[in-house]
Amino acid sequence: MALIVYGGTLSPFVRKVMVAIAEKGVEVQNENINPFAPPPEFLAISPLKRIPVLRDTDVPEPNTLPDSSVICDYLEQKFPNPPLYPKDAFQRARAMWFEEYADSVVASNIGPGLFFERVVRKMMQQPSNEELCSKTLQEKLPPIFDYLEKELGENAYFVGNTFSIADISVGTMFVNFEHAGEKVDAARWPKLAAYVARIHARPSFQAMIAKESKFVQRLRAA
Ligand SMILES: N[C@@H](CCC(=O)N[C@@H](CS)C(=O)NCC(=O)O)C(=O)O
Repeated sequence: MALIVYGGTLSPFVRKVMVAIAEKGVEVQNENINPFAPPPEFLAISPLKRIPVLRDTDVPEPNTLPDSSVICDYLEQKFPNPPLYPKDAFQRARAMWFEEYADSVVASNIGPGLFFERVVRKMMQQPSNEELCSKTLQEKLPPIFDYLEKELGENAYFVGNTFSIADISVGTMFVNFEHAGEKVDAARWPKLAAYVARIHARPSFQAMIAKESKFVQRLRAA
């Protein structure tokens, strides 16, 4: 097995990498790692103690790379087809902007303010802070959703009307939003709601969502 991805796919960043690999049609092995209680050998390959890390066993050691954006860029160089980054220099940079926006602003609101409270706390058998969730839903996320709705316009995808790393990066964050029991309000953000459904319907996303949803549903029912 040439590619190993360390980290569970409930992490939006691990899922981002797994979706990119699925889109490329490449085989991969996924190994679960709890970043909050990592085994010592994981610390040696993840200086920031974060998931994901990729190992490419085709490459002589050191053969690991941390960080989803670094990993996706590497995958693009190693497996250029189908491309996940636009060829045009400006469009490529714009796709990377949406990747950055998703990885920073979207992640830092949906993650700690919603997914952590509703899913991770449940895993830790702790109650969720619904006051924080309401603040996230009512104050933090609306301006982000307004921006995404405006940037989408009439397009099916964020950049160049072609599926790209921008869509993987935004799409993965909305999987965590839905795992937290939420849906984009189609009355307020019709383009974004339709977009999320369209991106999540791709086989690359469906494979992850189907597997994770079973776990999340069992967790909620417990
Ligand atoms: N910029 C990193 C972010 C990765 C990240 O924050 N991963 C989280 C899980 S979703 C993590 O490992 N957190 C553990 C920690 O921060 O200690 C990437 O794109 O891979």
